[in-house]
Amino acid sequence: MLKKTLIAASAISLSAFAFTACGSDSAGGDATASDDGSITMGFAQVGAESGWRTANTTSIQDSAKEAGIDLKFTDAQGKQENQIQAIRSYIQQKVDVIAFSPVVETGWDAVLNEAKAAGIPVILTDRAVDSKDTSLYKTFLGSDFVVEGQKAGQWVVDNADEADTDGDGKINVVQLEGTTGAAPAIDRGEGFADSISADPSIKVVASQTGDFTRDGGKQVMESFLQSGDHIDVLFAQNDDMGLGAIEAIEAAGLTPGKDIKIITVDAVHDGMQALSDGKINFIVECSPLLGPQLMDLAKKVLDGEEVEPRILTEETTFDQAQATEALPDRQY
Ligand code: GYE
Repeated sequence: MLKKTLIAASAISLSAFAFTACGSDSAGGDATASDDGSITMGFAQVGAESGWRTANTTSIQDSAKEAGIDLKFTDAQGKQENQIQAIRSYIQQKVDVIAFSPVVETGWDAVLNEAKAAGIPVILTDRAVDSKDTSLYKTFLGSDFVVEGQKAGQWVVDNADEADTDGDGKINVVQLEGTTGAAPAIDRGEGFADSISADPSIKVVASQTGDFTRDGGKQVMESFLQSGDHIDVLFAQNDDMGLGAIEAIEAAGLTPGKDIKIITVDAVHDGMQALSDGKINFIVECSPLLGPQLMDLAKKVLDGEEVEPRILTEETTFDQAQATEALPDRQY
C-alpha cells in the first residue's frame, strides 16, 4: 500500500512542482497492484439467495485462490446498505481493486465516486448499476438479461399450442419476478414482455416479486393459484423461485410441467434436474461461473491494460432432453 501513498503524494507535487510521477494511469486512478506485486480484491456479494448465487460465490473464491489474489469477501444479505458499507470499508483498507454485484441498479454514485477518488478501480460483476457516469467502473462482466427474458418469452410464442394448457385459445402467464429493482429482474421482465408481444393470445395476467428465493416463489405462487383464474404458463425469473412454485403447484393438486408449463432462468443443478424430470419445460441458462474472467480482468486493469467496457457471458438454453444430457457434467 506504500506505493499508493507515494503516488498520491507525487500527484500533489505534480501540480505544484511539475514533478513527473510514474505509475498513475490516465483514467485518473492510481490503479496498480501493491509494491510486492500482490493483489487484494474486495468483493461485496449480494447474499446467498439462490443456487446461482452460491455457485457464483464458490467460483469467485476458488478462482481468487487459483489466481493468487487475496480476496476480502462480504455477504450483504440482500441489503444495499450492507454492500455500500462493505465497499466503504474496502476503500478504507486500500484494497487494490473492488468488485461487486449490485443488489439493485440505483443509488451507487456516491460510493463509486469515493472509490474513484481513492484511485481504486471497480469491476461490476453479474449485475449492472444505472449510473450515468460510466467512468465510475472499469467494466461490467455478466449476462445479457434482456436476451434471457426474450428467449424465455420466445419459447411461449414457439410452443403456443402446447402452452395453452386448457385449450381456450388464450395463454395466461403468471410471472415470478426477481428482487425488485435488480438488473436481472428489470431486464428479464422487459425481454419476456418484448417477445410475447408478437402473439396477442399470450398475456401476463399476474406478476409479483418472489425475491429470487424458493420460499418467495412458493408463497407468491400459492397466492396466484388461489386467485382462481386458469394459469397456463409460469415464467419464474430464476430456477429457485420456479422450484418453490412447483411445491405450491403440487400442493394444489396440479402437475407442474403439464397443467402449468414452467419456464425459468439460470440452469443450476436442481433446476436442470426438475427439467429433466419434466416438471420444468424450458430453462434459459445464466452462468454464475464468473470467477476466472473476473480475476483475469482485475489483473489486466491493474496492469494498466485497456479492457472492454462490457463483457458478456456466453449462454445457451435447455429443453428436457438437453437437460438430461447435460446434467452429469454440470458444474453448478
Ligand atoms: O439469476 C438469480 C440470482 O444476478 C444473475 O441473481 C443473477 C441472479 C440469478 O439470485 O438466481
